[in-house]
Amino acid sequence: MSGQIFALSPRKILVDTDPGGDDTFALLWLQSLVKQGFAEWVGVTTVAGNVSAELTFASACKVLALGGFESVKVGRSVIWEGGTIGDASEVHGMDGMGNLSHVLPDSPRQFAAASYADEMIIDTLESAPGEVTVIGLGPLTNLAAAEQKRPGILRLAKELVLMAGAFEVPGNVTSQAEFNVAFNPEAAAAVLESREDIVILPLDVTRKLILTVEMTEAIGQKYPHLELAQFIHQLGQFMSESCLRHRETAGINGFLVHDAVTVAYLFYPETLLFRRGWVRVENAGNYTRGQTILDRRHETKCFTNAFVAVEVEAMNLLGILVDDLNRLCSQRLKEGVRI
Ligand SMILES: [Ca+2]
Repeated sequence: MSGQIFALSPRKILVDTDPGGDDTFALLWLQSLVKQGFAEWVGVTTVAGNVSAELTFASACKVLALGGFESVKVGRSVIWEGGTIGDASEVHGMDGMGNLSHVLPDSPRQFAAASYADEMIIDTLESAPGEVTVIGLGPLTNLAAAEQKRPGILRLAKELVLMAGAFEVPGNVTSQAEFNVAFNPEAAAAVLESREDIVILPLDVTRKLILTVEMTEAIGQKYPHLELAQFIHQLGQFMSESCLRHRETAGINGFLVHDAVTVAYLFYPETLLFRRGWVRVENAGNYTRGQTILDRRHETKCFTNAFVAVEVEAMNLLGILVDDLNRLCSQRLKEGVRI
């Protein structure tokens, strides 16, 4: 009997992202899965977060070009100036990509000419209702703006998968709050009200995902004449030094690939376990603004809005990520790309 029970069509993906070192690894992992036939890009929308709107747009364009995806549509962040916390350039570099953007070719795409993300999200989901999986890797500003402009639009996504929040572990911006939620708590709250089945990958699991310098260095050594592989190696080094400086990896020389866990959920779901519940965002507290809260009391609940990841098989997930990055590099060599 064949192991192939039925043929699956590639999963259509729209990514909302604020690259970001860990965003970059999520985008590269997806590129590998697209080339393997498991995923299909329908677009990338960028959002101000780790760095400015202009820089997240530029970084996304460059990362897509690394894998040969220059034709994927890229949207720019909606304009929003309500933030009270700063960006994360001290972690991800001034350009959001380990101060390495100068080593990559400039993209011909123009920020000023790009579509706004909320319009792109609305158009994408309306044109293919129930077909497109939306992955949120940054603050939820764009997704909330789309929902506000066109109430109910996020329900048209096949799935909504977010790297967001911290429940049983400390935050990474304040003692309680995770960056993507803390950056724009009102947007996070609005998005969490949009559906009953939002998939949330919080710091509780992403803190266990330390991609080590040895892992990224090995990719660089395996493909010494491939720009993509050298970039992976150099970005891994930068991010690892940054994570060590911020004491995020228990002294291990590696970095936390937070955003990449969304890709694992979609394509390697056996690596994760989830708890069903109702997640809300604290947006009033003096010391807890941006905290995510899951009610774990045993009282009857008629409403829940999320599946929250609580456990991850970290070494399995990291091993698969490295394998898929190697496959992407190998494929780029077959496509004739060299430095
Ligand atoms: Ca991110």
